[in-house]
Amino acid sequence: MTTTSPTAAGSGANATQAFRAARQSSGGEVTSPERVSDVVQAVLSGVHEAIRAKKVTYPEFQAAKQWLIDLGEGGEWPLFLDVFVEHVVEEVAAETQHGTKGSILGPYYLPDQPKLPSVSTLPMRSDEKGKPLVFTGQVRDTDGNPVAGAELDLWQADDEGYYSGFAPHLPEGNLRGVVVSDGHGRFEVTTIQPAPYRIPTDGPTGGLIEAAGWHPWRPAHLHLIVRAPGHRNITTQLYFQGGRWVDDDVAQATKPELVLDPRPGDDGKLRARYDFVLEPA
Ligand code: MBD
Ligand code: FE
Repeated sequence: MTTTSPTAAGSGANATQAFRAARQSSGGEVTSPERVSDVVQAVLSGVHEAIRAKKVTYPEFQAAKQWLIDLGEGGEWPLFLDVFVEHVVEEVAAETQHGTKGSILGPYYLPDQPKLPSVSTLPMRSDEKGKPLVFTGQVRDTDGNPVAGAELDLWQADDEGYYSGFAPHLPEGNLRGVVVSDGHGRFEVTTIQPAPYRIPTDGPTGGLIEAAGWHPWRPAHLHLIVRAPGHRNITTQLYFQGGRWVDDDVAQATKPELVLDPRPGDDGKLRARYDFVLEPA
């Protein structure tokens, strides 16, 4: 289980830096004034309505302002938005998506990780803690044909719930990698079972959760982006059957189709299989 660590404080700020860096390489899109007005008006109306319905007071309004200032200064906008808002953006995107179900990207994706062969072990420390997990499967298209050379861009927390790149005590690239499927679309990745993730309790997002009396946990999960030329990317997460918080994710990002059921293999390692289905781009 996750223990308190001095590294938790910096993680939200790092997510802001990672987000800026990713935006720089993706380039901005222009949104029409009509669209900006339409969406922002709807958001503001929702806020206005909440203030009326709940009879929000001046002290509460000023406390909210202070919290929003702290959220930005603490670098936690990505963390807060991905935990409490992204699942609905994903829900809307899913309306036009076929094949494997998607889930939220979250704040801890880092691009440009090393490419690994179809049978690989994720980069990890020599004494990496956690139950070994062998994750196998096949990538197919919506017609059932295997997709050779598909990329499984994988990232996950370690056995204490920390992500490399967002926790200074972890080596760069730990438990991250891009596994490339073989000629039959198959892959076999050896890793460790991640721990559940706890929102850092020492920042504004954790402060809100505490003040509201909610719990700060996400169930243990593997993150993936699956991509192949001519196919639409799938950004998703895989969870673990029977795992703590699978039915009570603070980020509301679980789906019944995305739950692995690992079983011990002959070698004692847990084995889980998942096949991905990509639709045409
Ligand atoms: C995570 O690990 C995560 O996946 C999401 C969506 C939000 C916060 C932390
Ligand atoms: Fe995560």
